[in-house]
Amino acid sequence: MKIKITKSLYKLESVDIGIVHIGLGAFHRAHQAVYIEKNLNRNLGGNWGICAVNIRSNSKLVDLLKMNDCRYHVAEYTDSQHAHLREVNAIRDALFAGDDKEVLFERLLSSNTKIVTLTVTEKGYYVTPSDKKLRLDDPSIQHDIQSPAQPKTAPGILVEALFRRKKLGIPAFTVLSCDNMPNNGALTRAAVCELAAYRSPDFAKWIQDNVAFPSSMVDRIVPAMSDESQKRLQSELNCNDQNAVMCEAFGQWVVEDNFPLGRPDWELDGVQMVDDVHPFETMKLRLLNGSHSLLAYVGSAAKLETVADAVADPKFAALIRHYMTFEALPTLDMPDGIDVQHYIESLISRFANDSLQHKLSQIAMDGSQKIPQRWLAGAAELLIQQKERQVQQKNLSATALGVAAWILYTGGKDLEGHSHKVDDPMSQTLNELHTLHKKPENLICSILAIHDVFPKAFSEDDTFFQSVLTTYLTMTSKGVAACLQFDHLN
Ligand code: CS2
Repeated sequence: MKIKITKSLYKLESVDIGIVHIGLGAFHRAHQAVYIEKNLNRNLGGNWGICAVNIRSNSKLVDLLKMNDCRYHVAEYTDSQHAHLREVNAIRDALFAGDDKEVLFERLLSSNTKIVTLTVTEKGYYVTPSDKKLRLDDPSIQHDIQSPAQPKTAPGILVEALFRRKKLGIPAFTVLSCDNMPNNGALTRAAVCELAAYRSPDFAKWIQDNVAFPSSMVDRIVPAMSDESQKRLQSELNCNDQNAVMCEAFGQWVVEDNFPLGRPDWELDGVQMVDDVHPFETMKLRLLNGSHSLLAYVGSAAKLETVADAVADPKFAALIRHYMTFEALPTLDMPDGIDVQHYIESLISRFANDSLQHKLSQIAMDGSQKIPQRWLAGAAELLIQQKERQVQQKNLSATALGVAAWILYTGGKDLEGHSHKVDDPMSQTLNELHTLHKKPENLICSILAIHDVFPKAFSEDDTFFQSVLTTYLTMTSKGVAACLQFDHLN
């Protein structure tokens, strides 16, 4: 095993906190914090240290990090023979702000806080996946409307912090979403403004006019840590750090350059600062994340465990090549100079990195929040185009297989009747539909009619419905292998 080791070069006293991050999980530690670590190393300190916060769960991680002065390690695996172990001190403070959020507000009101970054996952924005409107039926959002000074949700916290900053005459911080959603900046702005309007329409207008919400595309495969991966870090890298995270060597961050109060000189640390993130986000969401979700549901139905196990099977590799080439790529409009074919090839080799043990069950979580932007938005565009041009529908067979496998998965049982937990904010609705509709055609029809997930084009398209139904029936009667007839060259 070849191991490269990088240590922090700066003194901790030479770092001030300029960023508050909400959503302290493995992804933040392995992605954004590493870019900040590179920045602090290059500048030998500076004003862009991070205060990382959890608002709902995982107070334990906060305690563990604090016991070690927030120092931890990131193990970046190129493959099973090459790893880079990095010491990270970029997180200079960690907070758990559960019921009492005043310590968090202290940070958010500091004039040193210039940027607030978020990785709260898709469901943490409380918007309906299909139309991105605030989920007013959610009790936490209702709470934040009734008691805005004691918010529970991330949008509610941003509204209250901006309200207090405005009142105190402190310029608004910039809000940078780092979650896997298209137009994540505009989406965050819309959720925050919609919530703020309950306080006062003028205040919502003030946010609209005064707060920057740049979009960003984030990319790095970071499996959830397990006891097994901890043990591997100990034995392979001699790393005895209970806060360590493991990830792939690849990393990408494309950020819209709109930071009125300033920002780290990220372009010198490999961050791509651009005017328009949208094409990059769409490409990554539909190709990488879309393939991930496809492997997650179809692979789980085939009883596979990890992404690498799945792509090692030529039939699964052909499935995602087919999906990317014929069902996702035609929906992309990329600027000149981006070689999408090369990107597709690089994804296949990233997925094959078996040192990561990236579990399909991790990706399968929250499908109702993920598949709209990963598969359905692009597929709906194709369905509409095909209808308008009256051309025969083709090339949605991989998406139809994905949808059939997702529907199977949301029933909470695999093909042999073994149960699994369906971790999804819509699990109750989905479960009710599974209980109510015993006939596959009724079940599929009712699920395709959930407009919070499926754009209208789906419930109006009989060909797509038939394709999902046929695949579902084949899968349940003959098994997954019978559905994997993809030759990506056709
Ligand atoms: C994955 C992502 O869990 C998931 O849904 O598709 O976390 C994926 O690994 C990252 O977006 C890669 O950048």
